[in-house]
Amino acid sequence: MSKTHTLFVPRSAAAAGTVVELTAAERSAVAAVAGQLVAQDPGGGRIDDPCWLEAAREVSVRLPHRILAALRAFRHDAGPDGVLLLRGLPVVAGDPLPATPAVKGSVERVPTVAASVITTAMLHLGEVVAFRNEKGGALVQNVVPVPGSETSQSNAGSVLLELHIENAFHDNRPDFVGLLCVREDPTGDARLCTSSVRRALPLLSAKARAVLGEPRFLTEPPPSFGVLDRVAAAHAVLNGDAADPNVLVDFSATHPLDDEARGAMAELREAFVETMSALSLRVGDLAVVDNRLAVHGRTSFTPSYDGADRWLHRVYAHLDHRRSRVDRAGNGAVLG
Ligand SMILES: O=C(O)CCC(=O)C(=O)O
Ligand SMILES: [Fe+2]
Repeated sequence: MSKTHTLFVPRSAAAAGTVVELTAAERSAVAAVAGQLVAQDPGGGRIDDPCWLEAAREVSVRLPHRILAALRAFRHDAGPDGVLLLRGLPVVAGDPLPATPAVKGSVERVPTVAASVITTAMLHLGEVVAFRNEKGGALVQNVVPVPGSETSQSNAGSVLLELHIENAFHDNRPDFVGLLCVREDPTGDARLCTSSVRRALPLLSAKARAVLGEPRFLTEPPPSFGVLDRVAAAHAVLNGDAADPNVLVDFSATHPLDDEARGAMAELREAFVETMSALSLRVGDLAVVDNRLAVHGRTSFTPSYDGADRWLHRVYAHLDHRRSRVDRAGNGAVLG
């Protein structure tokens, strides 16, 4: 495997893609929607109860119009960067934020303002889903550094997290990944990196484009999934329209099957790094990545495990629930 893991040198520290900064009135309106869901407590204190998701769907239509419009437009076409950034969302309702969790597999099971905000927003990009083999199938997951996992190529690590499509190995990988910042990295070093294939494609040689379009790559499941019972099939890294393809690669889990494929993958990574944006997420930032067009990763940082470390919530969305029905027992939200 080509473990590159060289430092990212981001082209831009600015936010990539479309940015929507909430006004104070919009922020209050979002807080009211989330507050209503928290107060109703339809899942009896559990986000993963289907009643909670049903109620979240219902209240989600009352989000401010500008947010709904931005999400709907992004769902139609994620633009040249494949990223949407909503800024200034509420994450707490006056109470102090608890300490950042520092345990493996940390998830958010209890409905909170932040969990309600990310879920109601993501529900406008499709159906919210999770994977049974990943973090216990929780719909709202915590992205936090975990002691002992520093060098892991998962979101529990703190070394550079290589650019990847989320769950690239999985047939029913998410179409969209939402990352909501609930606590900023106090060191300021951790930055969410994103690169879009629409930006990278023009930098690739004709040869690399051709090779990346052929089934000359294998992708293994990430460490967060543990052992999986499906056999990986060779796949192309660029799929669909040659002029506007989807991308399927994880630079720490995708193996080129021959030397040409290795060279083409290296060229693609270079093009991604060349066109990359890297953003220090602020509290209340929801970054949504189109998982067909854009890869994401994270710069390295130094956690202190004192309860004040960086803390994100993560939620996945699928455009088509029927497509994954065979993998979802009881027509629920968790893919088995
Ligand atoms: O920590 C980040 O900014 C990104 C982590 C990540 O790739 C993920 O949680 O899917
Ligand atoms: Fe990721």
